[in-house]
Amino acid sequence: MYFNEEIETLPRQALEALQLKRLQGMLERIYANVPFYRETFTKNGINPGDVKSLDDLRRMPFTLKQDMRDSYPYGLFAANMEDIVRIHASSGTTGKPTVVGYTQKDINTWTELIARSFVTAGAHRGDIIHNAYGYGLFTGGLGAHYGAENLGASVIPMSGGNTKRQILIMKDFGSTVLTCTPSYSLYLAEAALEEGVDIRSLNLRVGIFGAEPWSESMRQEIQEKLNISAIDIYGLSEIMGPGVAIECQEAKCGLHIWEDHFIPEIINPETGERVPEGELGELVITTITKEGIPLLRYRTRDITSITYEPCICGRSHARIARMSGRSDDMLIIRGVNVFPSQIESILMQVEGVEPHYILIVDRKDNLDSLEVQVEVGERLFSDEVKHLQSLAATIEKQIKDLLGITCKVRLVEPKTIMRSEGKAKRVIDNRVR
Ligand code: DLL
Repeated sequence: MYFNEEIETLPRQALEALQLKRLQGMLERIYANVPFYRETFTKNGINPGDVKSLDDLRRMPFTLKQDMRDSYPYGLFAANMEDIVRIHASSGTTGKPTVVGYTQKDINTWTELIARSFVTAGAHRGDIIHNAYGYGLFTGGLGAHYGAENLGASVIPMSGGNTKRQILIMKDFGSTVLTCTPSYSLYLAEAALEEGVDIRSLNLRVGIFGAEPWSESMRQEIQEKLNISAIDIYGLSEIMGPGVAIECQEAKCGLHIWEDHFIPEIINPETGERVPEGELGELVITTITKEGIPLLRYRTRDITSITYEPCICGRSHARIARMSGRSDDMLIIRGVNVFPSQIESILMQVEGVEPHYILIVDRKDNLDSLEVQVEVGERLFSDEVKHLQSLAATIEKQIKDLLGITCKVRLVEPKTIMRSEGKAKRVIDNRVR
């Protein structure tokens, strides 16, 4: 099922012709309306008219998160404030938030793309969408909300938090679709158990999860615990919010990125050059229809790969792989690069280990150390100490064998690792940078 069949299945050639036309218009707009881009173009001797083919995009300059920070709050806006109808911001871990503005047309695009995404995930008119993404400056809550309404579903605007109440509402209101971070879905499952509610037997059918990295093994765990089909949704505030890309329910193999509004590129983060199709690199996105804050070759820092292979669902839009992590989340432990999601994958395959973990990185006497704290189930925890020790040793060995890093695994009591209602915190890095 499609939300907008014509555009979702548009043949590649027509899609690329549309992209080029929109890209050229976008370049003219940012040159005319955003001093930052006019200066950058002039400095690099570039004219907006230089882009004659999609391939020419590779010669255009990048936009960095720092450029947005430097023009805080509204410096990169391309529309007059009178035309901005919504403002969101991403919290960011350091410094000032990144601010984005939407015109009414931008909001309309967003609601279309969320509706499209949700249908792609298997939701439809008549669904009861339990939206537990946070409402507020974060784009998750309101983004999903208006898109779900546009789809014709009934939205329950839960926001995050008040977990017990979420369970009650989910049960009594008959929610069929759950939208929240993957980590929060597991927290909900745990809370349901405590409330004596069998979450597996509720009406829930589909979960649309994103806003943080999660592994394939975590998907299996969620599907099993909640008895639903779990779908990965990707997005970022700078580009729009949720709904930039989503998996289709048919294949669940890569996330279709909506190419009629965004042009994706995968680059080598060191050299800035494009990498071949299928290779991992940093995702760079150019928005081609946005009015509020159009961005040229925005460096997302997210690590993925792309494929243009046709998909069994019939959609022609390219697919990006599940995010491996962010280049700035990548841990370098004694010179070995490792993403938290790789450790997660290993942990999730161990019998008796719960999907709640945290990685603690430290440096003593100039030597990096990694401690993996992971919860084990009640039964295992009350088991003999020697069993726990041997389980920890087994996990340590697997991490060593698969990732090449030596770490210390600490199995901790159930419910000792902090639960999150939004994006989970997976790493504490105590090293002085
Ligand atoms: O997290 C938007 C969103 C809301 C996406 C709800 C999906 C669902 P930001 O707060 O700006 O926006 O954070 C964006 O989160 O650059 C990624 O690093 C990460 N991220 C988002 N979706 C995924 C995903 C929202 N499916 C940043 N897998 C992005 C992995 C994700 N990482």
